Amino acid sequence: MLKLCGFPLSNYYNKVKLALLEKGVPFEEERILTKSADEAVLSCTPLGKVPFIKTAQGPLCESQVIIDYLEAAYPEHPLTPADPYAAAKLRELVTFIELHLELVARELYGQAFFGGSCSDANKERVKKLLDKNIPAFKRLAKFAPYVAGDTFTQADCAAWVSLPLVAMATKLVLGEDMLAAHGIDWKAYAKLIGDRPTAQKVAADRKADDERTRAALIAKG
Ligand SMILES: N[C@@H](CCC(=O)N[C@@H](CS)C(=O)NCC(=O)O)C(=O)O
Repeated sequence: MLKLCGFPLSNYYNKVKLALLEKGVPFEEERILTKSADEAVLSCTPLGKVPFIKTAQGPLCESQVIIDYLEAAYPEHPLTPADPYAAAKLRELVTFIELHLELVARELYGQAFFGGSCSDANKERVKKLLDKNIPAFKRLAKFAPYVAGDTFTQADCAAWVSLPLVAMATKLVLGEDMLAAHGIDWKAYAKLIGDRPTAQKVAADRKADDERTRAALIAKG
């Protein structure tokens, strides 16, 4: 059976997990943490990033590559339109969410969520980039009610896990939820997707994992 490797606090892990659940593809989960030096892990994910999957043919990393593989290998319950242009427009939207929003805001996560700190120069750089990139994303996103239009697609798997992080990180570190400041009602969108039973499972697993991790840290002292 297909194995999803990583851990449920990771947004990219949850992007793939949501797609698997939505598509009804049977899978098992294997807990693998980041920054592994284990040769067996690096042979599957050379940068040590999660998620990756193990298929009968071998491993595969990078969440979008994985999702595209799932579409091709399990065509039932498609999360991508069959029309090549429409499918490419969807990937364009995913690229804007991940490359131009999430990856930029990721610079803030250390301070926002993990007790680290971000230099003033970096904060300024991130703010400037997001002030440019969020309006650009808005030109492509539909929120009608799904991020790419009237149908749930793989872009929702990407948006649902990443937009709240962008909003929370900017609010915590820059003092302003930059998505809201640019007129994106991400909370209503997150609730729409979060009400799906598949998303509820992803969120419940993430919460349980978070609580387990915190309890283990406290026990360790
Ligand atoms: N482009 C990658 C990003 C994956 C990613 O950054 N995952 C994080 C966890 S959410 C990670 O593994 N971070 C550890 C690292 O960058 O070394 C994907 O889409 O799979």
